[in-house]
Order: sequence, then structure tokens, then C-alpha cells
Amino acid sequence: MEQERLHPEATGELSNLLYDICLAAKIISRQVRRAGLTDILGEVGAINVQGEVQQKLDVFANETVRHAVEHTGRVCVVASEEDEHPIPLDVRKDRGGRGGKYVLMYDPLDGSTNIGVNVSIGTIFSIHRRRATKTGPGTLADCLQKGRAQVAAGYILYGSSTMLVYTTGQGVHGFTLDPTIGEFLLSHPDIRSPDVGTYYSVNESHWNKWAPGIQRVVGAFKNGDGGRVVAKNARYIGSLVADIHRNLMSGGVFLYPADTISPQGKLRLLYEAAPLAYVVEQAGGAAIDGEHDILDIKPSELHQRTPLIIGSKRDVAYARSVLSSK
Ligand code: AFP
Repeated sequence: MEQERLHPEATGELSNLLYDICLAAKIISRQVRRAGLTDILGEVGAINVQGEVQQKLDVFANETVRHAVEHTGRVCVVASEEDEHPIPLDVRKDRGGRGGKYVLMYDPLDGSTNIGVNVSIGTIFSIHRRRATKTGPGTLADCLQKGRAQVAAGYILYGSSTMLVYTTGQGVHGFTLDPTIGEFLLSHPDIRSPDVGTYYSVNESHWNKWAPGIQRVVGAFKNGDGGRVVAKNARYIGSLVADIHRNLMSGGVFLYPADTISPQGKLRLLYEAAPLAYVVEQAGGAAIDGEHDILDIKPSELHQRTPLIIGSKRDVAYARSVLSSK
């Protein structure tokens, strides 16, 4: 609300869309907190478009986010990591056939394999203005925009507490869910990421499948590189949101590079890399695919994957310089 006041032309629609996402987050959080007590853990027996086994909580979270926005008239199309195609949203008659102004893309429950073992998981969201179409439901073309064009992005972390961290391009702000009143309260205003990280986070079991450049970078984060990089401590949770959040707060660099099995890496550009890159850049950090800024990549497919190196600015710059000096 405070930030909306800085924009006299704002209609309040973006703030309301963020509220809708908060509502979905509260419902998902309630379900996550009761996992193990209710029949919500386990697989549904289906494989999603990414070729991954869908968990019951994945499906629940996916539908909860869509239901929270689909009748509001604020969104023209949603795209989720769990669905093969974007879902165009109906136009509300009371809006004169205009259709929603915004495009919402999301990863409903990141870190699914951690659900059953009580490890932090998260929801990631990315909001764009519709561009390709002006009226009616939105299309795939509205989804395929560069990350730089996002109007808002963020994540909800279901960790030791439930936190919402988001940006609208005016810094990064963190809110903690107070379960006694059911509201997100501003607990971490203006989050800044340290320029040099304490941690490096990478799945080192893939070492033998990496290109020599990536091995050099990870080796330097582990052992140091003269005066250029001081050796770091390792932390890897395997839930992207949790790994990014820790590094954002304490300083660190997260890597999910390409390897011989996944030549484009594992992570999705539109649901994971781009929104997190927007948050991390706004907090003073950086995000690249090894060469280009993540936010400058023009997507050609909805479920496009990308290698990702993200975190403290000087660590990401170091990785870029090593990778460019073949
Ligand atoms: P799951 O949702 O299948 O657990 O994957 C999580 C994830 O997309 C991301 O959250 C992690 O950072 C990354 O995969 C972990 O992948 P590895 O298991 O290959 O390290």
C-alpha cells in the first residue's frame, strides 16, 4: 500500500493481485503445516509436464493459486509449472470484455521431493503486464516475455515460519505470516544481499557431468582462488526457494549449471529463474545463465529450462569472468 501511494496513476489492481496470492499462500501454508496429520502427503500417481511425479500437495497448491485469481478479473492468463499449457482466464462481463491486465506464472510448490521429509518448500510467482493481446483472455505470447519486463515477483517460503518475499522494482521486502491473526506482517523491510557470499550451494554429485569451466568455478568457491575468491562454506537444501532465501539473507551463491544429462540445466526460466533473478537483483545481487543476465533472456517456450548462477554480486561476477575466459 505504501508503495502504491508512490504511484498516483496506480489503480490498486496490482496490490489486489498480490493480496490474492497472499490468500493462496495462507491456504497452502495451512495445509503444509498439517501435512502428516491429514491425508495430503504422497503421490497422486500422475507425471507432470516436466516428467516429474506429482505429489498431492503439488496439485493442491497448483489449484489453490489458480482459484485465488481466476474470478477476479485481474489476470488474463495463468501458467504453472504443473500444467502443460497456459490457462486463459474468462473475461468478466462487468469489465466490458477487457479481460485482466496481468499475466501470472508460478511454481506452486517448489522442492516437491522435500515435502514428505519435513524440509522447507516454497511457492514462486512472476507477474507481467499483458503485452501480446489487448482484450479477451491472454495467450501463450503474453507469457513469453523477458524477465526484465516483470512488474512483480517473489516467493513464499514454508520454513520455520511462513514468509512472503517480493519486489515490485522498489527493493525487496519480507513479510512473516503471523498464524494467530492470519496476516503477513512486514518483518524484513528493504532486504539487501551482501556483495560477497558466505555460502556456495550446488549439487556436487553432478561434478563429473559438468564442463571444466563450471568445475573451476565450484572448485574456487570451495577452496578459494588466490585474492579473487575466499573459500566458502557449503549449504544445499535441494529446495530452490530455501537455498535462495538463505543466500539472500546471509550472502551466498547458488549454482544449477548445465551438465551432460541436462544440457539446459534443470530449472525453469519462467517459473523459477526469472522471478528469483528479479528479487535477487533488486536486493543488490545478480543472476546469469553463465553468460547472459537471466532477466535479458527472451523465452521461446513456456517450460524452457536454463542453467542458473545466482546470488551475491561479486561471486556471480567471478563465475562469469571464469566462464568467459575459456
Ligand atoms: P523437486 O521439486 O523435484 O524436488 O525439484 C526441486 C528443484 O527444482 C529445486 O527446488 C532444487 O533447487 C533442485 O530441483 C534440486 O535438484 P537436484 O535434486 O538435482 O539437486
